Amino acid sequence: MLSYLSYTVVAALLMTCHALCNCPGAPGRAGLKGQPRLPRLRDFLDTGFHSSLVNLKYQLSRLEGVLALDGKIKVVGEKILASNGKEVDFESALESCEEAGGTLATPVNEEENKAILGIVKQYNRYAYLGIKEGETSGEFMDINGTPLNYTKWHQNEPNGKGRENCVEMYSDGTWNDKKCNLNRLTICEF
Ligand code: MMA
Ligand code: CA
Repeated sequence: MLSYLSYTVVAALLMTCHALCNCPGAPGRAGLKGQPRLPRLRDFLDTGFHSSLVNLKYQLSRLEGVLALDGKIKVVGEKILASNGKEVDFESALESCEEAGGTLATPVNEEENKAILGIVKQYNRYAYLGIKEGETSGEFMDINGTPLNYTKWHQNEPNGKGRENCVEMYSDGTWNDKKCNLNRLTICEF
């Protein structure tokens, strides 16, 4: 029953997609002189490849649904957030995120900050963010060295004057510059 339902949904998606798709060789379209022409082999190959991609997207969105339902991941815009529940120093946290193919969670807007806060609250632990202080003290940047466009500093932060080079998220979602050798929750983005 479920697999029949999946098949129907995929078939419906496919039909919609193919109707929207402006493929020059789409079967059933009129030929040069106005009369319909027979589909070419390429049309079938294209449809097969296209339907594989549609099916792949559908299966991935189902998996995202399962993991999100279980509280294992949070999807925010194009990002996926996840924690391993471990509290380690900054470098170890970054390393485990990178090993998994991601990086430390770095909020670039209020929506992402709130999603990360959700995980901080879920584990009831402060978390390190993917943000570090640059050469100039008081100047913070992401892991790639790009200056921040969005910040959510707690009142009177950052106050480390070059002696607190990492950033933690408090349980109200605000940020504090903090030493890098403490144990904080690992939250990664993918
Ligand atoms: C601690 C430490 C600092 C933070 C202040 C806020 C005393 O230092 O967490 O990073 O700015 O508390 O009072
Ligand atoms: Ca501080």
